[in-house]
Amino acid sequence: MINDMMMITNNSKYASTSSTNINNIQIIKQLGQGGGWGQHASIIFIFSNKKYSSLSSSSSTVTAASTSSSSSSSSTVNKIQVNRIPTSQFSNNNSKSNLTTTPLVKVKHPLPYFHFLVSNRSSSPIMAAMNGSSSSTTPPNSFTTSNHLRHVESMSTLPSGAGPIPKLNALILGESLASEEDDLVLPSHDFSAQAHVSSPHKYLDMYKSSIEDPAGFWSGIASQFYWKHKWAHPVYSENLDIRKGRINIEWFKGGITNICYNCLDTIIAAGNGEKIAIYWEGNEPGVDASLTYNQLLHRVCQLANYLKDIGVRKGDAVLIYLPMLMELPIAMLACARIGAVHSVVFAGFSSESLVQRIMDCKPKIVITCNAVQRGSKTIHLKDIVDTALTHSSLSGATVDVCLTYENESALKKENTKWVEGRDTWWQDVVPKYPATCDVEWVDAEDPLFLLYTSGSTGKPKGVLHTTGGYMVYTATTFKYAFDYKQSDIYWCTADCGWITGHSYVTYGPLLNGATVVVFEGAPNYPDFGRCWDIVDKYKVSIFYTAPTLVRSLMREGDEHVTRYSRKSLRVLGSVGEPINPSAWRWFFNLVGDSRCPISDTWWQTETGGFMITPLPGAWPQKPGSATFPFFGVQPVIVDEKGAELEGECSGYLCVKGSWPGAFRTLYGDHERYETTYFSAFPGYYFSGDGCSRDKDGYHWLTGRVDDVINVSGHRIGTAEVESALVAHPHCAEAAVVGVEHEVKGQGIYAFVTLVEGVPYSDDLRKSLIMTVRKQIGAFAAPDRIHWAPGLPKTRSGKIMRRILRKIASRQLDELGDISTLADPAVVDQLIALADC
Ligand code: 6R9
Repeated sequence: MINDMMMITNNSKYASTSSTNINNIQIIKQLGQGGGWGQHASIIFIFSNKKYSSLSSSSSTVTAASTSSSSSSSSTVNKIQVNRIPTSQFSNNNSKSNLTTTPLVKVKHPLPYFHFLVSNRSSSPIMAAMNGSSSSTTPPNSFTTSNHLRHVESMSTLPSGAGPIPKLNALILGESLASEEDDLVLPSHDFSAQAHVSSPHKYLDMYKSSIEDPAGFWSGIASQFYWKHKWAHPVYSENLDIRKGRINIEWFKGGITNICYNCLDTIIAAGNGEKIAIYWEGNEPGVDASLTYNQLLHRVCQLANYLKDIGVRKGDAVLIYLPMLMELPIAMLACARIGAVHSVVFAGFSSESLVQRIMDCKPKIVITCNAVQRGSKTIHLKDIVDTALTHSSLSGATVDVCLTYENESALKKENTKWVEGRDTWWQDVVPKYPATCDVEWVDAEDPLFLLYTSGSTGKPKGVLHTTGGYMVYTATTFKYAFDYKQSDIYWCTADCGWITGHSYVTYGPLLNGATVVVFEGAPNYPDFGRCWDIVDKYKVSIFYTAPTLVRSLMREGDEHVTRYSRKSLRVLGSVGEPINPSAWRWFFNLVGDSRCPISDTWWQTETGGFMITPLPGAWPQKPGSATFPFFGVQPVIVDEKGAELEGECSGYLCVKGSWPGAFRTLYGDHERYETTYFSAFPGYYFSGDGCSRDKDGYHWLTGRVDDVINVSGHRIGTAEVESALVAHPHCAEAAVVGVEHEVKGQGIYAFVTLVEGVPYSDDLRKSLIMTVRKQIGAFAAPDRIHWAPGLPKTRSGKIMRRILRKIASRQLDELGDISTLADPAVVDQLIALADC
């Protein structure tokens, strides 16, 4: 428990509380427009102590701060309001927070211009002076600013430019967030003291070296992994500029390694063979299992031997269509062990989607299970695979083997449909194979996996990741963004069918020797407390999830959370879409008892790992901001002409230069790779996301700027849904847009033009929705069908989605200029049909 006292300084005049045993100091610096440590500066100190009752009489000589901070004696003090607010006023009533009886001091700041600096407590000149030693740390404003560093340096060196921040609530981990206004959450002393990166300065040191010497920085980290042969020189080579020729990214080329070996064998060799690698929690509470690293290796080797035996070789594709059973990471690792390329398809995709993916990557084998229980529903996965294999075979891609795991609790063997000669029960064959399997040593640039993701066309893109860079990058991002320690129990709620499950259920954590919880069930089964039940059961300390889940649990009331302890939690994480500040606060205040920092990680299937993310011991956090770039990542925000924007701005988020975890191509379509990602803004990787940067350098992701919708963190191309809809015999044309959705983030809103003469009906609506479920999967079902006798098109026939978005969100007074439409009358027709 942390209590806080605050001291406001007028440079040389320090009002000190009399008996302060300072064990934690946060320095927030306010500046006038001029910036720097000079004019108009005043400083706020927040001292955190264990307990008021434990305060000793060792008064701190805070005057030391005045010399270290070199504050100008002519500084003027701006009006600072100090309110002593009882914690109960801003803590959630249902919260188990142990702060409720403790008065806190809150800082509200009415200055029109505000910048801040949070000093590294242990290494700040102030702390050094207070400890009677001179600091060896470079003062924050002595960093030299070079072009690519200025936006992260702005945080620590105080940014230029200014804008109004009406109010700021600065608080330290351990306090509840109060309002919907500007909040700044500072890591507590205890948290920072134990963190891998304990201060902005330490981050900056590491960040600078990662940008100035990427080869040196990453090869230093890569050396900690097992390489059969070290990589050649150069450490990396890249061309991200389409004007200079083929786009190309390579890291550690010539290095020979194996990611499965690094996930399992090296962990075991280090003496951790008996550590739990996976805790598996089934759909039904009480149905569970676990595997130590030794046992996991054993299982992986048996499957790897089976795969080799049926003829799977290095470079062959293996399609995996499994729910969150332990067999899913086992299958991924077995492929990696023998150099096969896995392509995991989320087990919520329909048979049509599966066909599309089979046709594209032509796997030697499909690995699935007979069925899965989701909540109280049984889903017959094998039936879906059967249909897909029949169709793909008719289209010329025959898969010879379908290895099927009997998921007994969902469906018995005898009730499973079977194709003799093609289908094999996993349990009948795999356990018979030896429990050791030699590793296939592969080049760092050999492919590791394919993962299909949605783009702006109907055809999904096969994102291809290679081995070495991905390995180094996922392991490193996992370690730093979650401040991972060997004693942590880690749970990521993502499914391995998405990139998050690849990088942060399987590879990143296992490469660190972590204990991972794998959950097969649904977060609302048997009730909305299931997540916290699991957290308590396994003593989960790092919990990583998606805003959509946070919002859906938030709606069900606090009681589902507060009846569990959650004391083991230490770090929370968010991914998949921007987390709205109110969901952030609920997650922080209630789930994490205001004790746990939230790593809001921005990244993509394409990036392989985190790109912009808090480092929880280093950065003060702003609810809803993904904060600053990870090591080696140079985000830039560009305008529509591709010009880099400076300082506070909004625009298109691009990345300059490569990073080890970057995808290398789109499978079988390098041209699409180049045009989709590297042509819009030559010289950069274009993410497809919009982003703002505030004057403190914090990044705020604002969502997709292309024709991709983000539903519950799942990327869905509008074109995919449109082509599914037009597959319906009564649909002549369809146009799909995203609309705000309370729980899912975005919902799917479809404008449908029917074939001439077909009447509107609710049954037809249902049947159109069914078509999409069947074509893509249930998660892509439109939330709304809007009948459209015509669509707003330009004279050249291009649908003006801008207008559709406004109609869908009922912003009818913001339709803008409609005079360029071929037939402006359609707009009135659409408005008239809005609520039909
Ligand atoms: C990891 C993952 C990528 C898209 C991405 C962006 C959105 C992901 C986010 C976020 C804001 C975050 N996104 N994380 N937006 N804040 N922390 O989700 O990969 O399925 O490829 O989706 O998701 O729009 O472009 P993927």
